[in-house]
Amino acid sequence: MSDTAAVYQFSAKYLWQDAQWRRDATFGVDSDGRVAAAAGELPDYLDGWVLPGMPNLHSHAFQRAMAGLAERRGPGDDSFWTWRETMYGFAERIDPGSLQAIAAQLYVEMLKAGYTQVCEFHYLHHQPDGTPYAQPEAMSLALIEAAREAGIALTLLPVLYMSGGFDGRALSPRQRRFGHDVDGYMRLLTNLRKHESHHVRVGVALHSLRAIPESAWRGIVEHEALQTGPIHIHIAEQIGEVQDCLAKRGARPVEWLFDHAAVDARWCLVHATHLTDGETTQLARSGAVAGLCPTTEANLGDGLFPLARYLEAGGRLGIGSDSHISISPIEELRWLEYGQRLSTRHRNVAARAAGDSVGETLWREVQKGGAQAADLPIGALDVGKRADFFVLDSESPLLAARDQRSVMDSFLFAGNVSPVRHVMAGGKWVVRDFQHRDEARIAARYRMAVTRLASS
Ligand code: NGQ
Ligand code: ZN
Repeated sequence: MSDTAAVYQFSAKYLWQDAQWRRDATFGVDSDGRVAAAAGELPDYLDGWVLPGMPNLHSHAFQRAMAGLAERRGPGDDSFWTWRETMYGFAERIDPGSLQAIAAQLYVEMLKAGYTQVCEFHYLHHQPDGTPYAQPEAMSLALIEAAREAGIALTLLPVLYMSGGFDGRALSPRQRRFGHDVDGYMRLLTNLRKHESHHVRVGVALHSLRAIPESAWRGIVEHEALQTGPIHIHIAEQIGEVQDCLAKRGARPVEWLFDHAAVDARWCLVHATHLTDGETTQLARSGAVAGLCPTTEANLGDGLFPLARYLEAGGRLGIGSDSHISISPIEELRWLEYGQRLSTRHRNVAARAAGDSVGETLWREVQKGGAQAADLPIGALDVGKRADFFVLDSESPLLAARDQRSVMDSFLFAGNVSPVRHVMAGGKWVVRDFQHRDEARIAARYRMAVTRLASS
C-alpha cells in the first residue's frame, strides 16, 4: 500500500476489473495519482460503469492536423506511398510550437475518448533541412509538455531513422529531419530519459526495417541502451515493403526480425499486417505485442491482420490511433472486428468460445497488450497503478436497460455519441461532464497553429 495520504475514495456502482464487472467496488487514489486501497468511510459514489483508461500504443501526433487532407484523388494510382508524400509535405511545416499546439489538442481528444495514455512514435526531430535545433531534443520536449498540459500519460518513443529503403539508401531531402546516426540517437535517448517520471516513460522506436541499414542492425539491437524498456517498430504494413524485404534481405519482414533480434515481451510490432501463418504463430508465441491501428490501416489501404488465428495462438495485441483519422477506442475495436467480418463473412470473430462477448474479449486483450507496450503501471485499477479511469454516462440512452452481460458490447457497438462522461488520469479529473479542464484554451491555440500552417 502507498504511504502517501489518500486524496480520493471512490465507490463504483460497477467496476471493470479482472475482465469482469464488479458491483459496488471501492478504491482510493493517493496524492501521487496512484490507486490505493479503499479506506475512507464516505467515498464519492461513481454512479455507473467505471473502466480503467485505454492505452493508445501508436501515435504520430503531428498527423492529427492533416487528417482529412489526403482524401482527394490524385493524378495516378493513390496508395499508401502517395499519402506518404502528402504527409511529408505537411511534416515539413511543423516546428516545436506547432507540434505542442497540435499534440495538446490531440491528447485532449484522446482523454475525452477514454485513452489515458499514449505511445508517441516520434521522428520529427530536426529542422526541415536536417539541422538539429539549438536544443536538439526540442521537438520531443514539445510532446512531453503537451502531454503534461492535457494530463495524459506518455510513453515517448524517439525514433531511430537512418536510411530511405531496404537497400540502405540515404534519406531523401524530405526525410532529412528524421535522421540520426547511432551515436546522435543514443545521446537523444540519454537526454530524454532524464525526463522520465511517474507520467513519462521513454522507450525506443526503430522506424522500420527499411529505415535501419542491415549493416547497422546488430550494433543497434545489441547496444547497451536498448537492453531495457520497450522497443517499437513498424513492421509489415504494405505488401510492397514485404516484397522489398524479400528481394533485398531474402526474408519477409517479421521473419527477418525474428532471425535478427531476440523478440520478446519488450517488443511492439506496429502494423504486423501481412503475416504468413507461420509468422502469426511465431509472433503470438514471442510475447511481443502486435500494434494494430485499424482505422489508419483502413484509411491507408494496408490490409487485414489475421486476428482469429493470432488470438487462437494466444497472441497479444493493442490499439493505436496512429495517423488520427479517428480518435476513439470504440472505433478502433469496431473496425478491427468488422474488417474480419467483411473478409470472412462470419460474425463474432474475436470471441473465442460460445457465449463469449466480442466487446469484452477485445477490450480485455487490447487493454492488457497496450499496457505492456506502454511499459507503464496502467491498464487496471490495482493498488499502486496509475489512477486512470473513466465513467460512462449513466443517462446515455445507449446504455439504458443494459446489464453486466451486455454493457460492454453496447458501449462498443451500439452508438455514435461517446458515453465517456468523466475521466481521471494520473489521479486528476481531466474530463468532467464531457469537458476537458483546459479544452477551450488548447483548442484556441490549436486553431491558431493550424491556420498559420495552412498559410505557410
Ligand atoms: C509514419 N505511418 O511513419 O508516419 C508512417 C508512414 C512510413 C504509417 N505507417 C511513413 N501509418 O511508413 O514510411
Ligand atoms: Zn506509425
